[in-house]
Amino acid sequence: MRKEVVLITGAAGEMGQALIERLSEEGVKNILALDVKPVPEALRARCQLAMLGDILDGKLMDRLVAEFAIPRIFHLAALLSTRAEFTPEAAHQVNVEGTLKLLKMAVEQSSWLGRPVTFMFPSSVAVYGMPDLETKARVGAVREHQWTMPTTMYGCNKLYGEQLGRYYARHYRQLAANARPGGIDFRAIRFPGLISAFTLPTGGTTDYAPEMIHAAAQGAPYACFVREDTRLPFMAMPDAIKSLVELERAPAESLTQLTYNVTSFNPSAEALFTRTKAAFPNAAITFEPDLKRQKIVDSWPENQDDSRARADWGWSPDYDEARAFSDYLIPNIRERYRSPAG
Ligand code: AKB
Repeated sequence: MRKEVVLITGAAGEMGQALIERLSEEGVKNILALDVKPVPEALRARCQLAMLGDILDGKLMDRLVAEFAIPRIFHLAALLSTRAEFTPEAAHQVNVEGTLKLLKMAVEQSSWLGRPVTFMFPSSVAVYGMPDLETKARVGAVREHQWTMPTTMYGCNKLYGEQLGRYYARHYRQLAANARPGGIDFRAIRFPGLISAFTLPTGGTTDYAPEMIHAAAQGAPYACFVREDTRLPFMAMPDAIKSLVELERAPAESLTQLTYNVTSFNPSAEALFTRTKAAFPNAAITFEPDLKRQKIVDSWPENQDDSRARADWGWSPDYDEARAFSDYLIPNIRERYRSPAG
């Protein structure tokens, strides 16, 4: 008999770690964590199995089908936007080819299981592309179907990943004699920048927010790579995990689309600085915009309209900007870097 597991790809990443914690707290014991990097030991203990492996490895995919029944997939593995600009083809491999392999594996799983496999796909604010700052300011919050003209490889990859998911969920092999679409219950969330108190992202372009706060707490100088007036949507990590879990559980009949925006607050970089400085008055933060990374964040909207998520599956973040800082980020980050001597 194949063992039934919940598969998390990219399990050693920021979101993967937080998701393992959340699912295991809810009593999920059969997590199969997969990543090219090792999952931290404390979290490994919360998984049934933590595998070191690459989603691009066909043999590994075959092994997953042969050994495990996988009715739930959280496909979190990705190369983020800044990193992807340095190695666009490698990003395409991981972000697109990797997603395709997982979708194919999900189809096989679903035909073994005789029921749809839930496929959760984190997408991103990076799928949007605003032509200029004037338009960005005028438009404000974008709806899911608007301004999807990304300028980054990562944004293109995520947008296409959403389309692949739609194809596999609704139109897969539509000309086959025994065509049976519906093997995959694909659900995508477009996340804003995420800020965790416990981990730091690598290779993203929204990284200035978490980097600034974590550096300040460690007493390290930080040169913020965007202008003070840069405004982007953000979310505290617990809300990101909450949205993933809630969308996965939402009854299919309440969903009117496959991809949903979620967001919670959209501070300027200067507002992030002010809140960080209030908590860590000695913080040595300067603004030294990197014009190329600035251009990327300038192409992302200043907010996402998440009214569909609110209406369809009751989405509502727990942390607005003030609460994210006062109740989640500052106390936990302070504790994390507290010296043993106090
Ligand atoms: C990144 O900066 O690449 C990510 C994202 C916007 O998805 N945080």
